[in-house]
Amino acid sequence: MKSAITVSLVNEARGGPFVFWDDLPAACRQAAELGYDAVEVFAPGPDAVSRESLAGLLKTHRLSLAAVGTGAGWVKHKLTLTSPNAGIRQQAVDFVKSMIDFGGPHGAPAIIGSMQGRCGEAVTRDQAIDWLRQALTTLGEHARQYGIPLIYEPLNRYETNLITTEAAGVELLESLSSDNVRLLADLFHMNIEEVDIAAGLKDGGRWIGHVHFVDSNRRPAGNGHMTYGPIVAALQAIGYQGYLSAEALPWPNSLAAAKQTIAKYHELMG
Ligand code: LER
Ligand code: MN
Repeated sequence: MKSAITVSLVNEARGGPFVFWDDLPAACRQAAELGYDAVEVFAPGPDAVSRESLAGLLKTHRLSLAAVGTGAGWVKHKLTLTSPNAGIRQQAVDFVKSMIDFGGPHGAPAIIGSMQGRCGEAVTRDQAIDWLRQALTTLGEHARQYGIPLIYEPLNRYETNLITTEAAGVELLESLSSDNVRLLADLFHMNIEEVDIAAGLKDGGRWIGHVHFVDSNRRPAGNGHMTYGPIVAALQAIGYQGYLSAEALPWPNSLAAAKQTIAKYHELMG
Protein backbone atom coordinates (compact mmCIF):
# COMPACT_ATOMS: atom_id res chain seq x y z
CA MET A 1 0.00 0.00 0.00
CA LYS A 2 1.15 3.54 -0.79
CA SER A 3 0.89 6.77 1.18
CA ALA A 4 -0.86 9.96 0.06
CA ILE A 5 -1.92 13.23 1.62
CA THR A 6 -4.71 15.66 0.75
CA VAL A 7 -4.34 19.27 -0.40
CA SER A 8 -7.39 21.55 -0.67
CA LEU A 9 -7.40 24.56 -2.97
CA VAL A 10 -11.13 25.20 -2.40
CA ASN A 11 -11.97 28.22 -0.30
CA GLU A 12 -15.59 27.11 0.18
CA ALA A 13 -14.36 23.85 1.79
CA ARG A 14 -12.63 25.72 4.64
CA GLY A 15 -12.95 23.70 7.86
CA GLY A 16 -13.08 20.43 5.89
CA PRO A 17 -10.90 17.33 6.34
CA PHE A 18 -7.89 18.26 4.25
CA VAL A 19 -4.36 18.30 5.64
CA PHE A 20 -2.74 20.94 3.44
CA TRP A 21 -4.45 24.08 2.21
CA ASP A 22 -4.15 26.71 -0.54
CA ASP A 23 -0.50 26.39 -1.56
CA LEU A 24 0.07 23.39 -3.84
CA PRO A 25 3.83 23.91 -4.37
CA ALA A 26 4.42 24.14 -0.59
CA ALA A 27 2.21 21.10 0.04
CA CYS A 28 4.10 19.05 -2.56
CA ARG A 29 7.43 20.08 -1.05
CA GLN A 30 6.37 19.13 2.47
CA ALA A 31 4.74 15.87 1.35
CA ALA A 32 7.94 14.88 -0.46
CA GLU A 33 10.17 15.87 2.47
CA LEU A 34 8.10 13.68 4.78
CA GLY A 35 8.35 10.74 2.36
CA TYR A 36 4.79 10.56 1.04
CA ASP A 37 4.31 8.72 -2.26
CA ALA A 38 1.55 10.98 -3.56
CA VAL A 39 -0.77 13.93 -3.10
CA GLU A 40 -4.56 13.94 -3.50
CA VAL A 41 -5.81 17.28 -4.79
CA PHE A 42 -9.18 18.85 -4.00
CA ALA A 43 -9.41 21.63 -6.59
CA PRO A 44 -12.09 24.23 -7.38
CA GLY A 45 -12.12 23.14 -11.02
CA PRO A 46 -10.04 21.77 -13.87
CA ASP A 47 -8.35 25.11 -14.53
CA ALA A 48 -7.09 25.69 -10.98
CA VAL A 49 -3.65 24.35 -11.92
CA SER A 50 -2.31 23.98 -15.44
CA ARG A 51 -1.34 20.55 -16.70
CA GLU A 52 2.24 21.70 -17.14
CA SER A 53 2.67 23.18 -13.67
CA LEU A 54 1.08 20.14 -12.03
CA ALA A 55 3.32 17.82 -14.06
CA GLY A 56 6.33 19.98 -13.08
CA LEU A 57 5.52 19.86 -9.37
CA LEU A 58 5.00 16.10 -9.40
CA LYS A 59 8.24 15.55 -11.30
CA THR A 60 10.32 17.94 -9.16
CA HIS A 61 9.16 16.28 -5.95
CA ARG A 62 8.97 12.72 -7.32
CA LEU A 63 5.33 12.46 -6.26
CA SER A 64 2.37 10.75 -7.89
CA LEU A 65 -1.12 12.20 -8.07
CA ALA A 66 -3.22 9.73 -6.06
CA ALA A 67 -6.66 11.12 -6.94
CA VAL A 68 -8.62 14.32 -7.52
CA GLY A 69 -11.73 15.30 -5.55
CA THR A 70 -14.83 16.64 -7.30
CA GLY A 71 -16.60 18.02 -4.22
CA ALA A 72 -16.11 21.62 -5.42
CA GLY A 73 -18.91 20.86 -7.89
CA TRP A 74 -21.17 20.76 -4.84
CA VAL A 75 -19.60 23.17 -2.32
CA LYS A 76 -18.81 25.83 -4.94
CA HIS A 77 -21.34 25.35 -7.75
CA LYS A 78 -24.19 23.48 -5.95
CA LEU A 79 -24.27 20.72 -8.59
CA THR A 80 -25.26 17.12 -7.84
CA LEU A 81 -25.72 14.05 -10.01
CA THR A 82 -29.20 13.47 -8.50
CA SER A 83 -30.65 17.00 -8.61
CA PRO A 84 -34.36 17.16 -9.59
CA ASN A 85 -33.26 19.68 -12.25
CA ALA A 86 -32.08 17.97 -15.46
CA GLY A 87 -29.91 20.96 -16.40
CA ILE A 88 -28.08 20.79 -13.07
CA ARG A 89 -27.59 17.03 -13.42
CA GLN A 90 -26.05 17.57 -16.84
CA GLN A 91 -23.77 20.34 -15.53
CA ALA A 92 -22.75 17.99 -12.70
CA VAL A 93 -21.80 15.25 -15.19
CA ASP A 94 -19.91 17.80 -17.31
CA PHE A 95 -18.05 19.11 -14.25
CA VAL A 96 -16.96 15.61 -13.22
CA LYS A 97 -15.90 14.84 -16.79
CA SER A 98 -13.70 17.95 -16.71
CA MET A 99 -12.16 16.76 -13.43
CA ILE A 100 -11.53 13.31 -14.92
CA ASP A 101 -9.75 15.11 -17.77
CA PHE A 102 -7.76 17.11 -15.16
CA GLY A 103 -6.47 14.08 -13.23
CA GLY A 104 -6.47 11.53 -16.05
CA PRO A 105 -3.26 12.63 -17.83
CA HIS A 106 -1.46 12.21 -14.47
CA GLY A 107 -2.98 8.75 -13.90
CA ALA A 108 -5.23 10.02 -11.08
CA PRO A 109 -8.88 8.94 -10.79
CA ALA A 110 -11.64 11.41 -9.88
CA ILE A 111 -13.66 10.78 -6.72
CA ILE A 112 -17.45 11.16 -6.52
CA GLY A 113 -18.31 12.00 -2.90
CA SER A 114 -20.65 14.88 -2.15
CA MET A 115 -21.54 15.22 -5.86
CA GLN A 116 -23.79 12.17 -5.46
CA GLY A 117 -26.38 14.29 -3.63
CA ARG A 118 -29.36 12.82 -1.77
CA CYS A 119 -33.01 11.88 -2.21
CA GLY A 120 -35.86 13.76 -0.55
CA GLU A 121 -39.18 15.45 -1.19
CA ALA A 122 -38.48 16.29 -4.83
CA VAL A 123 -36.70 13.02 -5.78
CA THR A 124 -37.62 9.48 -4.70
CA ARG A 125 -34.88 7.10 -3.65
CA ASP A 126 -35.43 4.87 -6.71
CA GLN A 127 -35.20 7.88 -9.02
CA ALA A 128 -32.02 9.20 -7.35
CA ILE A 129 -30.34 5.79 -7.52
CA ASP A 130 -31.34 5.46 -11.17
CA TRP A 131 -29.82 8.86 -12.05
CA LEU A 132 -26.73 8.03 -9.99
CA ARG A 133 -26.35 4.74 -11.90
CA GLN A 134 -26.61 6.50 -15.25
CA ALA A 135 -24.06 9.14 -14.22
CA LEU A 136 -21.57 6.64 -12.78
CA THR A 137 -21.82 4.52 -15.93
CA THR A 138 -21.19 7.53 -18.21
CA LEU A 139 -18.33 8.81 -16.04
CA GLY A 140 -16.74 5.38 -15.53
CA GLU A 141 -16.61 4.98 -19.30
CA HIS A 142 -15.21 8.51 -19.69
CA ALA A 143 -12.36 7.63 -17.30
CA ARG A 144 -11.44 4.51 -19.29
CA GLN A 145 -9.53 6.51 -21.94
CA TYR A 146 -6.90 7.32 -19.28
CA GLY A 147 -6.59 3.72 -18.08
CA ILE A 148 -8.01 4.68 -14.69
CA PRO A 149 -11.29 3.95 -12.93
CA LEU A 150 -13.82 6.39 -11.49
CA ILE A 151 -13.95 6.24 -7.68
CA TYR A 152 -17.32 6.30 -5.89
CA GLU A 153 -17.42 7.11 -2.17
CA PRO A 154 -20.18 5.99 0.23
CA LEU A 155 -20.64 8.76 2.83
CA ASN A 156 -22.08 8.78 6.33
CA ARG A 157 -25.78 9.44 6.95
CA TYR A 158 -25.28 13.13 7.67
CA GLU A 159 -23.86 13.71 4.19
CA THR A 160 -26.00 11.43 1.99
CA ASN A 161 -29.02 9.17 2.34
CA LEU A 162 -28.22 7.16 -0.80
CA ILE A 163 -25.33 4.76 -0.17
CA THR A 164 -23.64 4.69 3.23
CA THR A 165 -21.90 1.30 3.47
CA GLU A 166 -19.34 -0.61 1.42
CA ALA A 167 -21.83 -3.49 0.94
CA ALA A 168 -24.47 -1.13 -0.50
CA GLY A 169 -21.71 0.40 -2.64
CA VAL A 170 -20.81 -3.00 -4.08
CA GLU A 171 -24.47 -3.67 -4.89
CA LEU A 172 -24.65 -0.33 -6.71
CA LEU A 173 -21.44 -0.86 -8.69
CA GLU A 174 -22.44 -4.40 -9.65
CA SER A 175 -25.65 -2.99 -11.16
CA LEU A 176 -23.86 -0.53 -13.47
CA SER A 177 -23.39 -0.99 -17.19
CA SER A 178 -19.73 0.05 -16.70
CA ASP A 179 -17.20 -2.15 -14.89
CA ASN A 180 -14.80 0.79 -14.52
CA VAL A 181 -16.02 2.24 -11.20
CA ARG A 182 -14.37 1.39 -7.86
CA LEU A 183 -15.28 2.09 -4.24
CA LEU A 184 -13.65 4.46 -1.81
CA ALA A 185 -13.37 3.22 1.75
CA ASP A 186 -13.24 6.33 3.97
CA LEU A 187 -12.50 5.09 7.48
CA PHE A 188 -14.26 8.12 9.04
CA HIS A 189 -17.56 7.39 7.27
CA MET A 190 -17.14 3.65 7.89
CA ASN A 191 -16.63 4.26 11.61
CA ILE A 192 -20.12 5.80 11.68
CA GLU A 193 -21.93 3.42 9.33
CA GLU A 194 -20.35 -0.05 9.39
CA VAL A 195 -21.11 -2.60 12.11
CA ASP A 196 -17.43 -3.53 11.98
CA ILE A 197 -14.89 -1.59 9.89
CA ALA A 198 -12.73 -4.62 9.01
CA ALA A 199 -15.86 -6.55 7.94
CA GLY A 200 -16.95 -3.54 5.87
CA LEU A 201 -13.58 -3.57 4.07
CA LYS A 202 -14.05 -7.26 3.34
CA ASP A 203 -17.56 -6.47 2.02
CA GLY A 204 -15.92 -3.98 -0.36
CA GLY A 205 -13.29 -6.60 -1.29
CA ARG A 206 -11.91 -6.33 -4.81
CA TRP A 207 -14.12 -3.29 -5.51
CA ILE A 208 -12.12 -1.05 -3.18
CA GLY A 209 -9.92 1.27 -5.24
CA HIS A 210 -8.99 4.00 -2.76
CA VAL A 211 -8.84 4.49 1.01
CA HIS A 212 -9.22 7.68 3.05
CA PHE A 213 -6.93 7.09 6.00
CA VAL A 214 -8.08 8.97 9.09
CA ASP A 215 -9.11 8.45 12.68
CA SER A 216 -12.58 8.07 14.26
CA ASN A 217 -12.87 11.82 15.00
CA ARG A 218 -11.48 12.83 11.60
CA ARG A 219 -8.18 13.80 13.16
CA PRO A 220 -4.99 12.26 11.73
CA ALA A 221 -4.57 8.50 12.21
CA GLY A 222 -3.49 7.84 15.79
CA ASN A 223 -5.32 10.85 17.24
CA GLY A 224 -8.66 9.09 17.84
CA HIS A 225 -9.95 5.70 18.96
CA MET A 226 -9.73 3.75 15.68
CA THR A 227 -8.26 0.24 16.06
CA TYR A 228 -5.99 -0.07 13.03
CA GLY A 229 -4.70 -3.65 13.43
CA PRO A 230 -7.85 -5.38 12.09
CA ILE A 231 -8.26 -2.66 9.43
CA VAL A 232 -4.77 -3.26 8.00
CA ALA A 233 -5.28 -7.05 8.25
CA ALA A 234 -8.55 -6.73 6.29
CA LEU A 235 -6.90 -4.57 3.60
CA GLN A 236 -4.12 -7.13 3.29
CA ALA A 237 -6.66 -9.97 3.16
CA ILE A 238 -8.49 -8.39 0.21
CA GLY A 239 -5.18 -7.76 -1.58
CA TYR A 240 -5.54 -3.96 -1.52
CA GLN A 241 -2.52 -2.28 -3.11
CA GLY A 242 -3.75 1.30 -3.55
CA TYR A 243 -3.30 4.46 -1.51
CA LEU A 244 -3.89 5.13 2.15
CA SER A 245 -4.65 8.80 1.61
CA ALA A 246 -4.70 11.13 4.59
CA GLU A 247 -8.05 12.91 4.38
CA ALA A 248 -8.05 14.35 7.88
CA LEU A 249 -8.45 17.63 9.67
CA PRO A 250 -5.24 19.69 9.87
CA TRP A 251 -5.09 19.01 13.60
CA PRO A 252 -3.35 20.50 15.50
CA ASN A 253 -1.93 22.06 12.32
CA SER A 254 -1.11 20.91 8.80
CA LEU A 255 2.54 19.98 9.34
CA ALA A 256 1.91 18.12 12.60
CA ALA A 257 -1.00 16.25 10.97
CA ALA A 258 1.18 15.27 8.02
CA LYS A 259 3.98 14.05 10.33
CA GLN A 260 1.53 12.14 12.54
CA THR A 261 -0.08 10.37 9.57
CA ILE A 262 3.16 9.25 7.93
CA ALA A 263 4.48 8.00 11.28
CA LYS A 264 1.31 5.97 11.80
CA TYR A 265 1.50 4.69 8.22
CA HIS A 266 5.05 3.40 8.78
CA GLU A 267 4.10 1.89 12.16
CA LEU A 268 1.25 -0.04 10.51
CA MET A 269 3.00 -1.01 7.28
CA GLY A 270 6.16 -2.13 9.09
C1 LER B 1 -16.68 13.94 2.33
O1 LER B 1 -17.07 13.71 3.64
C2 LER B 1 -15.49 13.13 2.04
O2 LER B 1 -15.20 12.18 2.69
C3 LER B 1 -14.64 13.54 0.92
O3 LER B 1 -13.86 12.48 0.50
C4 LER B 1 -15.38 14.16 -0.22
O4 LER B 1 -15.26 15.53 -0.16
MN1 MN C 1 -13.52 10.89 2.12
